[in-house]
Amino acid sequence: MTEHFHLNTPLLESVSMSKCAGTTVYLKMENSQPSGSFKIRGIGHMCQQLATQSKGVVCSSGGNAGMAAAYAARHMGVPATIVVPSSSPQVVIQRLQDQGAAVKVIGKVWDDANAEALRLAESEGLTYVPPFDHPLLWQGHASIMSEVAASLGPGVKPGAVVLSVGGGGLLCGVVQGLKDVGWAEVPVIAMETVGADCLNAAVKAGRVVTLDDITSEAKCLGAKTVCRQAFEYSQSGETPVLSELVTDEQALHAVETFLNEERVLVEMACGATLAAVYTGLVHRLQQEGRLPTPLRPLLLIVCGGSSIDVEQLNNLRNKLRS
Ligand code: PLV
Repeated sequence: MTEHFHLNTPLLESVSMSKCAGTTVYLKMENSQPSGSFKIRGIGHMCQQLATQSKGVVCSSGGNAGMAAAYAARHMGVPATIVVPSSSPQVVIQRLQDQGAAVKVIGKVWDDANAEALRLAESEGLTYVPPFDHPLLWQGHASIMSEVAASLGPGVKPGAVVLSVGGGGLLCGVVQGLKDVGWAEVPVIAMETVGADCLNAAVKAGRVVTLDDITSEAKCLGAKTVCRQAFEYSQSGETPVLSELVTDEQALHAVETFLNEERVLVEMACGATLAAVYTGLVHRLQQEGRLPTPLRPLLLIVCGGSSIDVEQLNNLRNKLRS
């Protein structure tokens, strides 16, 4: 078996985004991971730690955690069951099946699917793989930052990191990774879409809250409750966490602009991060004094995602622009 399942992904400089942001923009291309997103880092690590002797893994997912679990399980020779909500598009269900996983569609949103995954783990004796709330996942995701530090070299430190938040696992991993490489004070811009905004709601309420529903089309950001560790990082201030929102229309526009300019197709969950540059949000944060001017290079975690193809892109255009 290889040492780990994830790849050391490219770190690209984007000329067009740098022009837009007014500082150098680096893209950490997690879309090029074997499972299509960063999730393989944490989930691959967790499966290797917990599932080598397992009779099977079960993972609840908006799609991409499931893709990572299915990929890791297939390579470990362990059966995988992935439970997704009915909001997951057909393209991701097909891709999960192509990875050899058994797919169950349960409930309307991820929280419903997760209840079923927990039940199956208990009744069938399967290893439960959560999509975002576990220290082993965060430890795996933290490898993003050590790779970035190695790629940038000793002279360069980012001015801020931009990433998307679903349940907060990526945020926890990146904050941990920033500490690991000695960049703990670098702010993180934590992006969500309106209607999939569990971290933003928690920050506004001053406590972890549960959303009534997920109304955003960025279904892979659609956890109703953020994990406690992510909320605690947002409150501690050691690594400043700026919780910001974009609309679905802004996230979709960002997906389209990124496709045109960088020739890469990513899903809405990732569009939220890209929109931080394309909508001028980074400039606004500078004007508000929440980010410094001038700003050192901006690092975008291009989280990727498999819930997208040309047909799904057209569906989103029809839904959001009709
Ligand atoms: N998606 C999870 C949770 O969904 C999943 O099951 O796949 N970018 C992409 C492309 C993602 O798929 C996700 C999470 C995120 C960002 C956010 O990561 P998180 O959940 O660790 O904050 C409900």
